[in-house]
Amino acid sequence: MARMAVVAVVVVVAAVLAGGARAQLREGFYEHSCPQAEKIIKDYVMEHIPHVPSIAATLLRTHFHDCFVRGCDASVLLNATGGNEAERDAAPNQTLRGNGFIDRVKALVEKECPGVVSCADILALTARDSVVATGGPSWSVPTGRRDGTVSIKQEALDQIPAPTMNFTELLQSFQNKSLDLADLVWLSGAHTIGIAHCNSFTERLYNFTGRGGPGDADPSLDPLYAANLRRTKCKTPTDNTTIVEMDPGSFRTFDLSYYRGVLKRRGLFQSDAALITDAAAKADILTAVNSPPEFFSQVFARSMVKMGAIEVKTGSEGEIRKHCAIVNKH
Ligand code: HEM
Ligand SMILES: *[C@@H]1O[C@H](CO)[C@@H](O)[C@H](O)[C@H]1NC(C)=O
Ligand SMILES: *[C@@H]1O[C@H](CO)[C@@H](O)[C@H](O)[C@H]1NC(C)=O
Ligand SMILES: *[C@@H]1O[C@H](CO)[C@@H](O)[C@H](O)[C@H]1NC(C)=O
Ligand SMILES: *[C@@H]1O[C@H](CO)[C@@H](O)[C@H](O)[C@H]1NC(C)=O
Ligand SMILES: *[C@@H]1O[C@H](CO)[C@@H](O)[C@H](O)[C@H]1NC(C)=O
Ligand SMILES: CC(=O)N[C@H]1CO[C@H](CO)[C@@H](O)[C@@H]1O
Repeated sequence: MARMAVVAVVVVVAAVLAGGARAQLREGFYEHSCPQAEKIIKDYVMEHIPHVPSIAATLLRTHFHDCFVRGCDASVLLNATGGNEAERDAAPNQTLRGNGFIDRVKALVEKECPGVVSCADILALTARDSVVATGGPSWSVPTGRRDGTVSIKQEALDQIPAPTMNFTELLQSFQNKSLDLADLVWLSGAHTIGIAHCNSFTERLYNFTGRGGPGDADPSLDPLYAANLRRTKCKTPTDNTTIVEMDPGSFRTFDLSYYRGVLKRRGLFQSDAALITDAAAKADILTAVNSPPEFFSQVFARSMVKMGAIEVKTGSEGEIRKHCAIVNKH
């Protein structure tokens, strides 16, 4: 009996110590060490996104890809070294652009306060500011992330959800990262901005069952919309260069029309279409489109904060990279 009590106390103390040692993200982490950091980043995004609006989408997506592999630690930005291919060399990531943009933001922040602000936090902040710049909501981004030193292509291939996934697989992928069904529904709403290459969804137009030939389209895609895409956009099954707006008509505006498109069976990917194959997810989407825009703004922001906290490195873990593409020399 007494021994069990001792064991219990030891376990509790160990848990408290582990909890205490693990620093957390918090809003305003740089308010003393680099008070201008968030403003420098926001000003740069607000000034440049109007000239290159496509960058907003890629910055938002880059933060997502970063967080899903080794946590939000800017491993997605690391260059290949020696024989090691990095996350950015994985196929799903080759369509991520905007590294030059992040490098320029980082240089400005380094000039103000050298060695203080992590690339991982810059990714989280530029993602938020990109949403603001495209007309979406703003929110406070908890900061204090540290940068990782490892980036491995295969991990990106294994852990970033594929556009061919069904609802069960998508939910598993999100649950693997401590996100839930609501996070899956709201974060998919990011597809309200940006583009896709034809080869991210081409089998839905030409070769859904593998039989190929006329008529082998995905029945869950609006047939008129599919015909239009075949005629005007993805004219061959092997086109890997043409880009298609994911939310046609408002692909530069962060709004609810992506969800309206999904309800009309006009989501581009199977992963978009999958969201209405689950009753709870579909009910969430219906709630969003039938509510004032503030509803989606709030739930999206909340899920972004959750995503931004996946497996983060804090305190003395990792490092503050000097250049986002390479680890520091010691
Ligand atoms: C739910 C699982 C998801 C899948 C399967 C998925 C898949 C994809 C694919 C295949 C593309 C097109 C890439 C290309 O062909 O160039 C894309 C684009 C995009 N994704 Fe997702 N995505 C998912 C979730 C997310 C999340 C959580 C976010 C951010 C919070 C996000 C943000 C974006 C954005 C903004 C683009 C447009 C990129 C651009 O215009 O360059 N996606 N996604
Ligand atoms: C990272 O790789 C890119 C593309 O290969 C190259 O242009 C860039 O100079 C590299 N960055 C650094 C800091 O080595
Ligand atoms: C989803 O895909 C997996 C893997 O292909 C498959 O085993 C499963 O049956 C599918 N689930 C549904 C509901 O279609
Ligand atoms: C989820 O994690 C498990 C265990 O690590 C892994 O085997 C599985 O492939 C993951 N599923 C997805 C969809 O990422
Ligand atoms: C259709 O898909 C099957 C199976 O994935 C593949 O073997 C075939 O080459 C594809 N056909 C075309 C025209 O892409
Ligand atoms: C696109 O397809 C062409 C022709 O099939 C191929 O040569 C090229 O490597 C592909 N490009 C990419 C980025 O996959
Ligand atoms: C250019 C390139 O390699 N694009 C790939 C991006 O990732 C998707 C899957 O997510 C592939 O289908 C593309 O071929």
